[in-house]
Amino acid sequence: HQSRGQSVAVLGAPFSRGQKRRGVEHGPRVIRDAGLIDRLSALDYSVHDFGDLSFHTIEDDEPYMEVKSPRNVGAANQMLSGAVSRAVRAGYTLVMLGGDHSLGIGSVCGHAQQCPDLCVIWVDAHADLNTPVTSPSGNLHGQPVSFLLKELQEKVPDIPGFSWVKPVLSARDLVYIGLRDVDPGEHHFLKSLGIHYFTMRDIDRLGIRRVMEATFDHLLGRKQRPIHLSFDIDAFDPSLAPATGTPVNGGLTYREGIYITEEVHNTGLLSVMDVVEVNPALGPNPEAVEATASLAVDIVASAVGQTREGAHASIEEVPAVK
Ligand code: EXY
Ligand code: MN
Ligand code: MN
Ligand code: MN
Repeated sequence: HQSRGQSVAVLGAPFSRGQKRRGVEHGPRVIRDAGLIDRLSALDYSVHDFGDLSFHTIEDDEPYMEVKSPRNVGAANQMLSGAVSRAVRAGYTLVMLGGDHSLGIGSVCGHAQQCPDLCVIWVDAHADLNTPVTSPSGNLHGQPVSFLLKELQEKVPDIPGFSWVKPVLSARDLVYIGLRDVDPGEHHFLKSLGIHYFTMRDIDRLGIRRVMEATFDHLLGRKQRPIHLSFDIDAFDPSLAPATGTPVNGGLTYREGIYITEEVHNTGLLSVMDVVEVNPALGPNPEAVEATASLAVDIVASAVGQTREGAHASIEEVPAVK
């Protein structure tokens, strides 16, 4: 079977101003070069490639308090939000290729325009939950979730470029998986808002199977609803995904990552998936970049239905012995 929507679409968002390291804007290119479209086509999907958005640079973009490039991040996300909304409205299951994780703002907002009852699974080493006030770095890729959560809005100041952003998520609509680098302000919000999260320690204790069961029990236990899977490649261990800007030791194994995406596929509810923070300018050598991009392709293929047990759907009959 296929997940919600009969066809898959891919949209690139070559954007890097949510953090300091240039190069992550080439994520969409290297993920496509690693064979994404062919892999999805091989799954018997009709695959539509929307190509890449083209973001124009706003030259005058002074930091607001400590927050860097607010107008560029705001405008890029506004454009992304519209594109995601149109793709979902057209019936596609959408794969958004970043770019840095500040793009989660536009992706989730655009998705929510069409699917107000969506839920979010945020797979990441980081919680990306700082507000412009708690952020230790001023980088907006560490803050997207703060703009999305209704419960946090009185803690989030108005920053230039963000007036269009509506908080579309309640704390109970979100589950984190893979956390292992959480700032004090973020930890405070995780606890005070009662957000469900599974750190790498929780995965060590429970195993990925029970983590996924608890995730779906929490998000889907009352009713079925569209899933937004926001997958930061830095959730994986840096030995598997070295080409990324903020690697943290002790991450997901290959099999844990694939199990997450397989289970999301099996719900039949995947609606939008983000794959972010693949940065081909980083990593020790070209092979490391290829490995990271190829891992990104593997999780997308798995999320839309590639299985480890194989599939027989497209074979009419097994060839006879001559
Ligand atoms: N928590 C740190 C910050 O807010 O600056 C690091 C954030 C890294 C975010 C990466 C994309 O997930
Ligand atoms: Mn299937
Ligand atoms: Mn992230
Ligand atoms: Mn991260």
